[in-house]
Amino acid sequence: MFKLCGFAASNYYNKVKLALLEKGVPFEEELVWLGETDQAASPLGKVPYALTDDGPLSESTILLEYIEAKYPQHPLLPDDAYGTARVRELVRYIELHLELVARNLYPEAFFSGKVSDGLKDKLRPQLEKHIAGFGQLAKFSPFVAGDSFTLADCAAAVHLPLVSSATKAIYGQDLLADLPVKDYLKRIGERPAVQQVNTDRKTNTALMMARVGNKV
Ligand SMILES: N[C@@H](CCC(=O)N[C@@H](CS)C(=O)NCC(=O)O)C(=O)O
Repeated sequence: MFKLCGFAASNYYNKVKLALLEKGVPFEEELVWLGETDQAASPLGKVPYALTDDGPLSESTILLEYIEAKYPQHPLLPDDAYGTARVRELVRYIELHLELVARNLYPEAFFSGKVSDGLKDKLRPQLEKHIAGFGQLAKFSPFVAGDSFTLADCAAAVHLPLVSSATKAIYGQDLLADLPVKDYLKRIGERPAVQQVNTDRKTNTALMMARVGNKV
């Protein structure tokens, strides 16, 4: 049995959960907060991680790749090398060039922290450049990589909303607004798996905020 460990307020966790749901892979969830992670399974103390019949595994994209290889049903990668590489390219852009850069804004955008004006000014042109690059690759026709739902959609569905809301909160402008992201998110938000992930995310976010005594 595949056990996904972490908490549903985490977009990295939700990316993996979405793939499991879309593929119809049976899995269990174990609620693990930061600070409570299994050191052997997640040496850096990050979530998500998984406990599988083969052993423990960390890093969300590696989990996606493992799930795809282990459970071939409802494939989330094309069946040709180039198509697969293009999907992985999109996943990389979303995680590395969008999420990881925008993430520096989250302390002020979503929590009660502060991000220096210097850092905000430094990140904005980076984000603009990376978003334009992503926009060049993404198809949104109707899915991120083209005509079928892939791992790139698992990444986009969870990472893009945060990039939008963080940039809106910090710069007063959603830096993804020039791309058809809003319509895309609305469209894939109609999928049952995405709805379940979003419902569980809201419930868990309320729980998390109550735990840390913070407000969303
Ligand atoms: N590269 C990791 C990132 C996961 C990650 O940063 N998760 C956050 C929760 S959303 C976390 O564990 N943060 C705690 C930390 O980085 O120490 C992945 O893709 O799984």
